Amino acid sequence: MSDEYKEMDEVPLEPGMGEEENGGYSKMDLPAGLLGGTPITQEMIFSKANEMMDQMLDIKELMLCYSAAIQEIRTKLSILNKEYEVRYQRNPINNIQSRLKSQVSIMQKLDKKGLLINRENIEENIYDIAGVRVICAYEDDIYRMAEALTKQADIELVRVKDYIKEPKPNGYRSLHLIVKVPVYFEETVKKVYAEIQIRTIAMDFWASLEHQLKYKKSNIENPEHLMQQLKQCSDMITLTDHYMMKIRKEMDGVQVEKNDVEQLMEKLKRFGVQLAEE
Ligand code: 0O2
Repeated sequence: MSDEYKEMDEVPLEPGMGEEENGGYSKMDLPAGLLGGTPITQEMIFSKANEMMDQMLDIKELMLCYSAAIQEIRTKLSILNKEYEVRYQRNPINNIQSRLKSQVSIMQKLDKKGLLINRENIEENIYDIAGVRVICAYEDDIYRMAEALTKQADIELVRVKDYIKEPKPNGYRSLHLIVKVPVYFEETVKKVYAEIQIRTIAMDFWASLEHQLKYKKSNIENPEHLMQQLKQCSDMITLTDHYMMKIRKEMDGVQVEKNDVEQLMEKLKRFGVQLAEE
């Protein structure tokens, strides 16, 4: 099951709702009487309905934490990107996407880990309910942004998986960070897990095609052939990413002589003033 990443500021609280008739609650929650021969009283139905509503409200509240965590991370990254723009006249981040894991995916993941579906297990064992994907221009920007973000005092770095230094055998490359972010409410502060995937435009292009192949694989006659081609593409993309970075670094090192007027014009531009000839 895959949840789609989107380039939006608002994160819907219930991405999985509507996908399943019972809002993500499994049959295990039904009282034995509904399945066995014991007669079901109205009291039992109301009591169970109340219990289920409590659980659903609890999950909705939990989702609010993750949605807030996404917004906080997005804001932090946008500020870093803006800072770069003002200081160096370039944006290390091309775009930011995010998604809240659907309730179906959460349950599937708990099931895969052999864990019961309850709030505690969700909070302690699923690290990617809040997912942020950062698409950078160059490979060195990935590490620069990761460092700038994780050295912030309120961000706790939990785990790093560097699939750039050690790509997956299929050719997948990306830097994955698991962090803990504090979310401030009226009376409490809650620290929640979030997964941040950082990759270049080229790595993202590759990952989206490979992702499609994963879902179509069973209907393709010879998927191994396509997988092999994708692996070759990954190698070519790695080379291209490295060349592009090298060229940019060389260009960064070139000092352009500017007279007083040109220097002033550049500062005005950095200040955000639109110049007439532009
Ligand atoms: P979705 O819908 O994309 O979120 P863990 O969270 O630690 O239990 P895992 O598998 O160890 O699970 O995490 P890992 O290796 O950090 O990868 C998790 C996510 O990275 C995946 O999320 C994908 O988004 C992405 N990813 C990892 N490997 C590949 C790959 O080979 N190809 C592509 N296209 N993406 C990959 P999910 O859970 O699959 O779903």
